[in-house]
Amino acid sequence: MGADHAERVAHRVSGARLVAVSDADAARAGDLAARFPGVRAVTDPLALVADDDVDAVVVASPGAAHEEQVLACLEAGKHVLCEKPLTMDGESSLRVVRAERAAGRPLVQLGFMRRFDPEYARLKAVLDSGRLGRMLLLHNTHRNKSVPDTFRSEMIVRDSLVHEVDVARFLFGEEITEVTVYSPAPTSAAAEGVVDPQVSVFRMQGGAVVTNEVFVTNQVGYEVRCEAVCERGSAMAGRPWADLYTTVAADDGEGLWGGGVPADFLGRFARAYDLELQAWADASRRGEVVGPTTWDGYAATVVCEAGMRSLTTGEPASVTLVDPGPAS
Ligand code: ISE
Repeated sequence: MGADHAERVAHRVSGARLVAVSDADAARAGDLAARFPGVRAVTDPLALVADDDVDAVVVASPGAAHEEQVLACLEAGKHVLCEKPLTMDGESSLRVVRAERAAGRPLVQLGFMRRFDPEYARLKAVLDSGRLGRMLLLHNTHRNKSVPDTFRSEMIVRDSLVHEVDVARFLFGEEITEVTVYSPAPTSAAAEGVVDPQVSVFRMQGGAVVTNEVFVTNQVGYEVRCEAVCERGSAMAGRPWADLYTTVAADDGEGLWGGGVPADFLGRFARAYDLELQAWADASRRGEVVGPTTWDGYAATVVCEAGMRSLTTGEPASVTLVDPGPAS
């Protein structure tokens, strides 16, 4: 993800210049930097944050490193785009929310890129227009072709379902109050002991219900869909034929329709990432933050914690958000 963002900042985001990259693996950082003339590889990420040439930082390190790196950006007064999850647990996410408030101005945008995807953005606009009436149900499908064996059941909640958590909060404009995660019999393609697929249910503050299928070893490709069911109609983002509807003649005389399935999220959400980074760069230059905030990151982390509890018990787990207190 970090390499993808580096490429984007270097070649596709206007008004931004890639200055330096950092990775725990120095050789990897060196290889990445070598792709961009004049870009430095820095071993210590905190040195990169402190560097006077650096105005703004994209944090795409593993989630466990986020708290320290985002706090360093806040300390240095630098704008930051932090990939999801904000941090690994609710307490540390709340520390980041509070540190940002103490810094006196918003500096952090969370990397929930689906909000920038043109289809999701249109879905949000249609729902907000009121044309379909009140939203009653939301059905999410989230499938990945494959994941490494190190991607355990909890990561399906924390790293994958976290997107549906944000989508539900974004589209409803309210908080999730309860999560239940069901564990169907796993696919034979899942790594030993991993619960995949997972089906989960969110209850929203206003009483609506959200269903989610997350299936990270589907063997086919990246399929992300979202259907909102409202009182006077429904709307769907991510229809498989949304991009290109093709028909072909078949040998037996019947016509066929078909299309491709993108291999992964880098392809499916390429446009969303472009728009996300451009919006971030533009807002940072104005000294503002647009899109998902640290509060969104905190709320998503707490919902995922509840999801991980439910994953182990099979019971509904309630979500309690703590008021971070006033901005200084
Ligand atoms: C990955 O980290 C992402 O953020 C992708 O959008 C998601 O589809 C995938 O399941 C995650 O592992």
